[in-house]
This record gives sequence, structure tokens and C-alpha cells, in this order.
Amino acid sequence: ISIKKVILHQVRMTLKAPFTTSFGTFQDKDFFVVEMIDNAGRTGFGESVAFSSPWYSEETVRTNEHMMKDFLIPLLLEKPLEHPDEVFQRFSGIRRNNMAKAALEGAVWDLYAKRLSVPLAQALGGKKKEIDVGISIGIQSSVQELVRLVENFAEQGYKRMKIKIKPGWDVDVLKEVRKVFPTLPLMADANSAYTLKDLEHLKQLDDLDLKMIEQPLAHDDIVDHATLQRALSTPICLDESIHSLEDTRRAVELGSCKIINIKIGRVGGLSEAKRIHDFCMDRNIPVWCGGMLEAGIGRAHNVALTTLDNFVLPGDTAGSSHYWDEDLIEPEVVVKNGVIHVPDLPGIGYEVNRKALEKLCIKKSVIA
Ligand code: OSB
Ligand code: MG
Repeated sequence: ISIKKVILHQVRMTLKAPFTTSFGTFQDKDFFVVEMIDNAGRTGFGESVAFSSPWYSEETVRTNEHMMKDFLIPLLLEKPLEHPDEVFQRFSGIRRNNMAKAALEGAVWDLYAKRLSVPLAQALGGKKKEIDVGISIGIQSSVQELVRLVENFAEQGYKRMKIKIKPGWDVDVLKEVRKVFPTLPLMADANSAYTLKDLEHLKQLDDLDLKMIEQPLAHDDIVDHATLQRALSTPICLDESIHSLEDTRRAVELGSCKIINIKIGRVGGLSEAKRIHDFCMDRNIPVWCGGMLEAGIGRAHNVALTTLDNFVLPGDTAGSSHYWDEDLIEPEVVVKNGVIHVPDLPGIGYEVNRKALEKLCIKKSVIA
């Protein structure tokens, strides 16, 4: 793979509905579509997932741009690659900035799969032809509104509902939802809103038959999570705390969680995501693919990753039409009865909608 040119399309899209977590509300989403062209004229696509503000992690749209332009793209243009797995190593002299790295590495994977004329899922070693999908539901203005949404998504067939929680919007709210839907697969995501001082409060979640509670404690903690996991029967799933295979190994050894949410951007790319998947599979730790409110290109990478065997729990990969009036890919990602059919075209498996990309692009940079 000899990369000749990288085009960064900075895109601005607006979510159909604002999405509220314990740390803030998202409405507009700015990100980069990475278009990567090799010496044979093939094109690979990646998508950056950092948000405009450093609430979820320290990365932002602007740090992604800085890292990609000033450090990472020059490393890719320096000399050819034999395999996309080498990108992780090539970037290893640059500390962290995993989302910037993953956006570029994703485009290299797409190029690689297209060169082999195989779907990205197959290039990664994935076998599933369809994947199960759940949905993440933000914090609402009332419990009635939340119940209405859950009912709607249950009717659409989503395989599990993830309810965002924060202090003041947690146990009571989940109790109400559980009352209305006694058997629905439910989970909660706190996005680091609690500390061990809340241990007694959080213990009440054990009565609600939740599939898991995601990242209850600090974004950079695995020690307190181990304490909490010992006190809870509900499995803890780590999201924010996991940036690498090493983080995963430490968390699993400490007993900080029983489930891992893998996000390609958070761990620095598909190669590291695969290593985490393999490690967890060996140790009977189930994994699932998280979401970063990606548009279609990012979603396509998530879909491909989820075809690996140990993605045994539904991911946060709701359909394009749930988020956007118009997505950047054709066809859009469609969820039917809680399932996405994995595309069998080469690479990410969806065409990029050039018209939509041009319309939504607010700045374009060409690096050769
Ligand atoms: O914690 O998984 C999270 C959205 C933004 C930031 C963090 C998270 C989320 C979601 C939404 O839960 C997942 C999605 O639908 O893409
Ligand atoms: Mg989360």
C-alpha cells in the first residue's frame, strides 16, 4: 500500500435530535472524512470520531486535525506499508491521540480490503453476515418521554436499550422503565458520573435486571471499578477507561469489569480493536462495539468489526435514519428487526455519497 494523497473533508452534520449524556449535550457534529488515495488510484475512507469539545476524552476535532496534518499523515506518506497492521506501529512514536490515528488507519484498512477485492469484514477475519444492534438513549426531559422512546425502539426491534444515567436521573427512572417493560434487555451508561461514595446508591441497580452498567466511575479509573464490581452482581462494562490492549489486560486482571465496550477510535484503530477482541475471547470476556454518533463511514467500520466472533452482545449501531436526515453513504445503514446485514461489496461495503459529502463539507485540505 503506497499512499499518494490524503484529503481531509471537514464535515458538519446536525443530529435529528439532541443527544444528552451525563457530561453534556450534542447537536451539531463536526468531524473529518479521510479520503486516502494510493498509487493505483484506489480510494479508502475513514472517519474521525472526536467531538468538538473534550468531554468524552481529551481529543477534539481540532486536535485530530493538528495530529493528522502535522504528525500522522507525514508518517504514512514516508514509505509504503505491507499491511494495515503496520500503521499502529508506525504511529507508536506519537503518544495517545488514538482517534486521530484510528481515522487514518481505518482508511488504510479500507484501501487494503479494496485492493484484495474483499469486504472489510472479511479482511478483518469476521464471519457474521448479520449483526445484532441495540440503541443508546440520551437523558430526556421526563420519564414519560423516555418510556415513549423505549417503546418506539422496542417496536422497531432493537435488541437492547441503553439508558444514559446521571445523578438525579438513575435508579428511579430505570425502575419506571423496568415496570413498563418487565423483560426488555436494558442497560445503563453513566459516562463516569459517579464515585465510590455512591456505592450504596448504585447497589440498587442490582434489582433491575440490567445486562450491565457502563462506565459508572471515573474515566481514567480501573481500581475503584474493581471495588464496585465486587459489590455489585450487575456486570460492569468499561468504555472510557479502555484505550489499549494493555488497559484491557489490567482491567480484566483486576476484575474491574466483566464486559468491554470496544470503540475503534478510542483504542487507536481496527488492529488494536482486533487484539482486544482476541484477548477478551481467550478469557471469556464478552465484547460489543460502542458508538460515537458516527456518520455512515464510521458506522461501516463498526459494522465490519462487529462481524468478529466475540462481539456477542448488540452494539450501539442504530441506523442512519435515527441520527441524520441524509447520511454520507449509499445505501444508508439500515436496521431491520434489530439486525444489520453486513454488506458484501469490497472495503467498507457502502458507496460514499459524493453529493452529500460536498454539500456538508465546510473545509477541505489536500495533503500529498
Ligand atoms: O458513552 O457510548 C458512549 C455518544 C457520545 C459519547 C459517548 C457515548 C455515546 C453513546 C451513543 O452512547 C452511541 C451511538 O449511538 O453512537
Ligand atoms: Mg459509554
